Amino acid sequence: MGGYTSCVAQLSYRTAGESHGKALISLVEGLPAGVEVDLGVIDGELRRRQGGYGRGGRQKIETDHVDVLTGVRQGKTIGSPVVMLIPNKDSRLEDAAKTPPLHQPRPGHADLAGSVKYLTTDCRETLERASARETAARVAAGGLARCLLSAFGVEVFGFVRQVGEARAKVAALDGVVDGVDVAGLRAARDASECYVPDEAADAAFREFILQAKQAKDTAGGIVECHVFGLPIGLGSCMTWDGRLDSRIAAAVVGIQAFKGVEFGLGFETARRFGSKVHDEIVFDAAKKHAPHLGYVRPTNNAGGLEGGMTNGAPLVVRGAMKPISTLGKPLRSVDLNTKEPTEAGWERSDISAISAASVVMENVIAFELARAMREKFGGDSLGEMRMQVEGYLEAARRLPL
Ligand code: EPS
Repeated sequence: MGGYTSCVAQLSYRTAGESHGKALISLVEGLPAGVEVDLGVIDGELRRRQGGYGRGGRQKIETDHVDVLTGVRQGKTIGSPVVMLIPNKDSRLEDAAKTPPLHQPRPGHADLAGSVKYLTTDCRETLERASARETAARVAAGGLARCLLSAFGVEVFGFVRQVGEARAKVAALDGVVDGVDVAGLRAARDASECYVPDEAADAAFREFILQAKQAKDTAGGIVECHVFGLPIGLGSCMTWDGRLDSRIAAAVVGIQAFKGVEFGLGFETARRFGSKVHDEIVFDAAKKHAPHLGYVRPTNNAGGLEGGMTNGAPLVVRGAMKPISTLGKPLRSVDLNTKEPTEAGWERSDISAISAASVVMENVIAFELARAMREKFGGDSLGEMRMQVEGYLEAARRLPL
């Protein structure tokens, strides 16, 4: 007999494409039928990904937008795989003169390990795919996932928390607050060059990135994402790979140049006594229609996840991005053909892509949350999924059954 256990695809995505190939492609499977695909949201995220202080020349060439090839009819999903294409204007991979071989691997990039792995001395063979240009396709997939999340009132908000020693202060996100003004936060963030809703931090971030530029150096930073409106119980404590924190961590450190991830209080929890870490539970019947169903937490050190499941508090995730590895003043390297000492290669690049990274992190997290929603609530259509969500919440509010 056949090996099918289910004919319903899990929500998943793949990307294809090289930095200077014809296009990037994002293939998303497993969305229910009936989701309104707001191209304004997806293209808006792509535009934000192209921006930010310290970006390189490539972004002046491209105008990223998706061309939806399959899976959508008259603005709504029909349950079939969705293919989105993002054209590359700077497409030149087939032109040998415009993409010469590169034999001087950049410390920190995929160049050395990738060249040895694929048994070549031309770093371009791997750098074209390793390039962070691919994140445009991930943002497109995340943007589509957001169209599903917004049907359930889930809001995702990402920003740049730290660059150098400067750390943003965002009072609206301190402590635990029901009813954050996400639109207000977005407006403040989008008015800044470094994607941070704190003017003083924006100036300090710019100063640090400018210093890096003047020194022909690069800068990384820390990005943070808050998600509001998630129902309790997404993810699973039953399997290690069903734990939502494990999936989100994988999605975040899977972004080019990301080296670390934290939830809520993060690494600081390891330094404290338990009583100063765990979030107490109180019940407020008047709030049973909030995502936490009335189980109020005076603190949110857990960052919205306990036992690998959402607990009704906002999700709080931070990701650490290392500095871009293409340096204007190159580090020492070795010529892969001669094995002689040389300087690392230089390609057009960014001084800092931390603002773009905040957009990428926001969208890969959105995708993992949409996947967890699909797993818990299933349904072939959005209407069926909605009934499942409402039935579950209703039962949870009535406990004990
Ligand atoms: C990027 C496009 C790339 C780089 C950058 C990210 O364009 P190009 O190589 O044509 O200048 O600017 O890629 C990297 C930093 C990297 O290390 O590969 C983009 O669209 O985000």
